[in-house]
Amino acid sequence: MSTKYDAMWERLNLDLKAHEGLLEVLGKFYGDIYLSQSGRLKGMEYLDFVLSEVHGLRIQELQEARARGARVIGAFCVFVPEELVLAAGAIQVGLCAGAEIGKEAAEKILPRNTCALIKSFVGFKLSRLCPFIESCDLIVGETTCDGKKKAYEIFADYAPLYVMEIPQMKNACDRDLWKAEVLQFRDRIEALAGRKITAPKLWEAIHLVNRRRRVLQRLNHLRAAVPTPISGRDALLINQISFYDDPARFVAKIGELCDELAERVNAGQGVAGPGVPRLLLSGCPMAVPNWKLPYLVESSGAVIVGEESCIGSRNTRDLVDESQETLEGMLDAIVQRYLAIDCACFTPNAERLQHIVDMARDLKVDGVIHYALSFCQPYAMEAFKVEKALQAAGIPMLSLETDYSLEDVEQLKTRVEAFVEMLR
Ligand code: BJ8
Repeated sequence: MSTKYDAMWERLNLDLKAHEGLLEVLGKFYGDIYLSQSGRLKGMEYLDFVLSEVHGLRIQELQEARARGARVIGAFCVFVPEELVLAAGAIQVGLCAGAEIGKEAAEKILPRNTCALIKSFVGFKLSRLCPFIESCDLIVGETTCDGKKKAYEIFADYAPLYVMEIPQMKNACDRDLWKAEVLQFRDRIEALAGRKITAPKLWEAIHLVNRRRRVLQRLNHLRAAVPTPISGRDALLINQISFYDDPARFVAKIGELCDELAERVNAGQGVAGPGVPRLLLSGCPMAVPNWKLPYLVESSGAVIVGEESCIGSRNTRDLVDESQETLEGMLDAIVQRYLAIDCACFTPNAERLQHIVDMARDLKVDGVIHYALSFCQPYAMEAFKVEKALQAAGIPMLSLETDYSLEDVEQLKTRVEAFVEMLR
């Protein structure tokens, strides 16, 4: 079936036939997991629209911006400072990597025992299925886990890549290293965009990205109500879309959705009754369209009220300090804000354990599901410490390892149902 975007996708060198198949599967999956929910917020119509146009309208906007001379930067990690990209007049998009499509192609150049997220972005590129990747003038990788670090060496043969070094600890020397990386990244972005990052432009960018964090913080605050006014699936989708929608438009639309949520909270309306266990998901990021576990959890009689992940609170918790006025001061504020990220790639990483316990208490959850992608050592290893910290706080935890395939759905469902039953 031809669409109004075929010519654009062809120019981007997508494999049109395979891409049509991908959109078909995605549409069906979305219908089953999202549109089948009852009593959704009116504000979710915007998210439904954005998702239905995920490879259409937003890509067209990126192409139009590129035609006006703007550059598009892709990133796979929340360590890439978007403020610098925006201040240079460029656009940053989070590259999703949440689908299994392209896995066979990826396994030809990567070991099979690589996490699904890495296989996904390599697979998307090799199979010519992602118009976001193909719209990027530069893709920014980072030295977080070993899998990503080494995969980028291979990926660099296929896409324009720049890699930022992320320290593994948080001592003074690590901060110096990180600052040097941020400055080097600034230089690279300025060279690519052909313009200098000035203090007023950086000030604007810091405020814009903070506004997006604040609206997502407001969403998190509202969904903490008992009963929770929004499903975990819908809240996850909002977080996922925040990575590639136009930031100013997103802030306005999610602000409206939060107003609607506030009305529900004031009226005591919720999506789950009093006996429904409230859960926190914690662990690896869930990129679009990785909705497998949230769907399983919420169709097993529980409701998700928070995500301790990079597509969740880890990305929205901390703001960049807005009190700085000089370029130097603002750059330092960016260095500091990003180094506070508590990714499992850091050692030691005690602040993450504390954050999980705090979130579990604040959100009044009955239990936590720790989620690690298969072959993800940082999160799978850290799960043991998370469990210990939660045990000490008297909060039950279920530890799961899975990937993007549907092969283990029945097995996962049995474990999730047993956990939910135990919490009742
Ligand atoms: S800051 S969580 S977005 S690195 S799942 S690829 S860790 S083997 S995604 Fe992440 Fe940045 Fe950290 Fe956040 Fe490796 Fe694990 Fe795969 Fe992972």
